[in-house]
Amino acid sequence: MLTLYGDPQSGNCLKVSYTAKAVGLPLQWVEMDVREGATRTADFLALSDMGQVPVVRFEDGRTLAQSNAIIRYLAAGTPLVPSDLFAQAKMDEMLFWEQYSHEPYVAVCRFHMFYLGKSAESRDPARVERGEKALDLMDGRLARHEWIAGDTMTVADISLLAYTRLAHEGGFDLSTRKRLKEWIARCEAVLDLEPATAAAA
Ligand SMILES: N[C@@H](CCC(=O)N[C@@H](CS)C(=O)NCC(=O)O)C(=O)O
Repeated sequence: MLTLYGDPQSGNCLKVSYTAKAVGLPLQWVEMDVREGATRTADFLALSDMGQVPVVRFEDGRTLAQSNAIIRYLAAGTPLVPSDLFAQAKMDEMLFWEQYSHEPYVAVCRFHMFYLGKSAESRDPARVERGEKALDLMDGRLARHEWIAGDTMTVADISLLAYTRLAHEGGFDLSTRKRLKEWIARCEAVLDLEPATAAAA
């Protein structure tokens, strides 16, 4: 069975469990508390020298890190990774964008509030601005097609869903972004997830 080393509160780790469930791969969690230095131990660094979760270990002992690389690999050969190469590149476009232009802002604001227990007012204004811009970009894209990278659901939807559905925990208000909220509900329905408060609001 696939083993996921991860923190069940972390969107990067949840992406992996959502994808494994979507493609019918049984998975067992090894829960890691990153705030307690669990990613700094010699045993963990032997699994991945990057020292971050998520990491997956396959039955044959091979390991893979980086959430978007993991979900892309787990879903390869399923409709969640389009076989058309341009559609696949559009999916990758959003996966790279998620890591550089969404996660560092939306997830880091959530870390500030949800993990560190700090107030929305004390968030870094530059990060808030970039997070708002990222959410606006998603809302705009969803005016043009039903899923984030085109007309079918891909792992880019799963990747972006993870922190977007929890954006309220980082102080972001989705209430004026109707298409984004509808997309969250669509993804949650496909993935059989309980609605997050952000989508329900
Ligand atoms: N780019 C990485 C980011 C992973 C990441 O930031 N993991 C955090 C938890 S969400 C972590 O392990 N933090 C502990 C550390 O960096 O020491 C991915 O997508 O997997």
